[in-house]
Amino acid sequence: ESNGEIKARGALIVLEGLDRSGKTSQSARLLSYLNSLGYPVESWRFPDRDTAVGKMISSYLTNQSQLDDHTIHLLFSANRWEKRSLMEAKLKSGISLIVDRYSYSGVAFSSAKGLDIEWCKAPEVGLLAPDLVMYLNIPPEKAAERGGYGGERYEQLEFQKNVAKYYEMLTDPSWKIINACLPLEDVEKQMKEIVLDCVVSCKKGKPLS
Ligand code: DGP
Ligand code: NA
Ligand code: NA
Repeated sequence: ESNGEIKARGALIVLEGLDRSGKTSQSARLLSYLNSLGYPVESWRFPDRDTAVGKMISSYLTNQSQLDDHTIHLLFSANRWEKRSLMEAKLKSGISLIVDRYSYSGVAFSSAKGLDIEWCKAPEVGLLAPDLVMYLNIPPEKAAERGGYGGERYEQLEFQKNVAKYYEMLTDPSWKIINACLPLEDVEKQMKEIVLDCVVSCKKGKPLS
């Protein structure tokens, strides 16, 4: 069916969820799973704290600096934009990316502060569209019980409850909702199958958008 111009490419797989929902552990597991099957894959995360913008974000999250809510929102978005061309190059070269947080975190966390949701979405327009969004669903109370939060700015139960409401608003029928309350291995099992389907269908030449 492919017209021959569409080259096999990697899949853009996004993991979303509240803090302590298990995204980071699952990213690592999915990375080794796809690797073991011979698929070229990398694990990414946003914010990427290694760039100049990322360092400003990190300083804000650890309460070493204060920034206006709009300003930090745009910095998070800029942090995704600065990685866009590399992301596109990787996908086009056939490498799949498992990305821990993306635009949905951007919108959910800033809207939860009271910023207008449409305003929050605007700077995300034009970033690459994920092939798959997996939402690790966990009640905020349950996430908070998991070995406690790390003490960063947003890691507070009341705020996370608000973030959960905005994630719910953003949820699209195409999202895969993962029951993140289950034991790690069961969560992994649910996700592996979904991820493999996605990687295979992108390899068949689904165009990038
Ligand atoms: P993490 O490194 O995944 O723990 O993320 C750091 C914190 O920043 C976490 O509480 C979620 C939040 N966050 C991630 N991306 C964004 C974003 O784009 N905008 C805002 N406002 N917060 C974000
Ligand atoms: Na965090
Ligand atoms: Na995380």
